[in-house]
Amino acid sequence: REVAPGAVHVPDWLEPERRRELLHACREWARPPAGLRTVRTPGGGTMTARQVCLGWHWYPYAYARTVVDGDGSPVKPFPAWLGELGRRAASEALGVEPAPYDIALINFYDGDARMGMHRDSDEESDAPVVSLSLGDTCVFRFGNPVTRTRPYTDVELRSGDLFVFGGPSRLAYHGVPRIHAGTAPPELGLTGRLNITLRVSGR
Ligand code: MD5
Ligand code: FE
Repeated sequence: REVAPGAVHVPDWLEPERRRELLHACREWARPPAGLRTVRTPGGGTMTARQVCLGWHWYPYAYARTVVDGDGSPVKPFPAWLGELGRRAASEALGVEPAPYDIALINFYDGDARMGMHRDSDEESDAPVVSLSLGDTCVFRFGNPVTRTRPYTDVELRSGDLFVFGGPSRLAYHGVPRIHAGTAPPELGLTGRLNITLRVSGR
C-alpha cells in the first residue's frame, strides 16, 4: 500500500454510504453558479477533465476566491464535514494530523479524459493531499519529484479508493493516462470517473 515514501494507497477505503453521499454532493457542487467548468491553460491547451472547486478556486496556476476564469462568481464554501473526512483520511493512511483542509478540487473524467504529468505546487502548505476516487477505474501514474518521465509506477484507482500524498511524495509528478470506461460499479449510478482532492491552502 505504500507506493513510495509518504504515498499511501488504501483500496476500498470509503464506506458505501459515504460514496453515495459524496457523489450526490459533487453533483450539487457541479451546478452553476461557480459550477463545473472546462479549464484552459495559458499555453492555449484545454484540460479534458472538467472541474469544480470548493474553498479556493484553482486556475492555472494559482488560487483565487472567485471563478476568475469562468462566471466570476464567488467560489463555493468548503464544508466542515469534508474537512473531517480529509483529517480522518490523513490520520488513517499516514498517521499525521495536518492543518485543516480548506480546498477541494473535483475532477470529472469521461472515458476519453486524461490528465498529463504535472506537480501540484500552487499550495503554500506541505500538508498531504488526500485523493478520493469514484466511478470508473483509472490508471494513475505516480512519478518522481524530478522529471515528468520514468521512473514511475502505474496504479489502478477504483471506486472508493483513497490515496494520500505526503512527505517526499507531495511534489512528485503524476497523471491519469487512461480511464477504463464502463467499469464503474452499476449501483453507484455514475458514468465516468470522479476524483476529489483535499488540500491545505496554507493561507
Ligand atoms: C486525479 N488529480 O486522479 C488526480 C488525483 C489533480 C490531480 O492530479 O491535480 O487534480 S490527485 C494526485 C496527487 C496530488 C498530489 C501529489 C500527488 C498526486 N503525487 O505526488 O503523486 O484526478
Ligand atoms: Fe495533481
